[in-house]
Amino acid sequence: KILITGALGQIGSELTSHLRNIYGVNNVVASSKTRNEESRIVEEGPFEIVDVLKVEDIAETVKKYDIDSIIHLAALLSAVGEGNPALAWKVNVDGLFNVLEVARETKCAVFTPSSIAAFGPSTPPDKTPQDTLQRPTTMYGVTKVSGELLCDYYFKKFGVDTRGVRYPGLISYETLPGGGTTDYAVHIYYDAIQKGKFTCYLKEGTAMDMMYMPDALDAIVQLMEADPNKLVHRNAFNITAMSFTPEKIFAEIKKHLPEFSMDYHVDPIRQEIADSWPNSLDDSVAREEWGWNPKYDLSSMTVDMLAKLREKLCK
Ligand code: VAH
Repeated sequence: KILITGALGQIGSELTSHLRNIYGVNNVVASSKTRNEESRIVEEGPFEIVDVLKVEDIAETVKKYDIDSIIHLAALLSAVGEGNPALAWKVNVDGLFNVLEVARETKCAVFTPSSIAAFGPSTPPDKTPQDTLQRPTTMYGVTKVSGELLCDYYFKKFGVDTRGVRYPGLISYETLPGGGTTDYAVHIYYDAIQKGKFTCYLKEGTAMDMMYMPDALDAIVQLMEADPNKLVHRNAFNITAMSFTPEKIFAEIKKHLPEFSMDYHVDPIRQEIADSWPNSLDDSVAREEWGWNPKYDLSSMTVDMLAKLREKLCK
């Protein structure tokens, strides 16, 4: 049975439904710090209040449902983390530590994502290698590198089956991201449909890795089901599906909405964060060790995003 923390967030809300479709509703327990009554995640299947800062919440839920895999998604993202670095450290690192401690005692497997944010300005920025220098300059990045090292340690020292990927920016139409730096790539689609114009908070030429949510969800299932004997790496696999700049995604959307316009109003905080991250990742190790192979590129993602958002926003 699977426990998902942070199940009402951008990844969690879609992952919960995805896993319930694959493994059965009652085999996937969603959890979040607070209950959101009208969320279909809460209505459709098992849901528990779990604050990852309370290790007893995690332990009781794992025991109550006889959990054998924890997908740990509860975290603060980069921009919101820069606004409250102390809380970002507590939730992202102490929260993960609590999950790993429960996993050690109950023999649960653990999946938790890292991010391109685990790299910094001194990391080779183009086709960033799987194993390279990691000196991130954001608290979010510090918590992500710490998390990678903590998960490797729990695997080596205690045999906890920890696995994870370094996600790029994730684009989806179900649930908005909560305070990241790549969020512009989600909001641009919403504004294209609702306003016909978009103001971008990153400057022209800011290239970052991105991925459509369906590929992000497949990555979790593929990695968690991978043959452990084939895994040379464990946590923090580089994975990506595309890399683009604001002007490139704008041009792709404009192909479908010729009236669409964009201007720039740069947010220095998120610009500095974005500038410290790679332009593109090398994800060949994930392809070799567990068959990573994304389906969506910028063109096919844009077709699907616009169609799904029209349905969602214009009904
Ligand atoms: C953020 N979407 O912007 C997250 C992610 C790679 C970016 O970690 O903080």
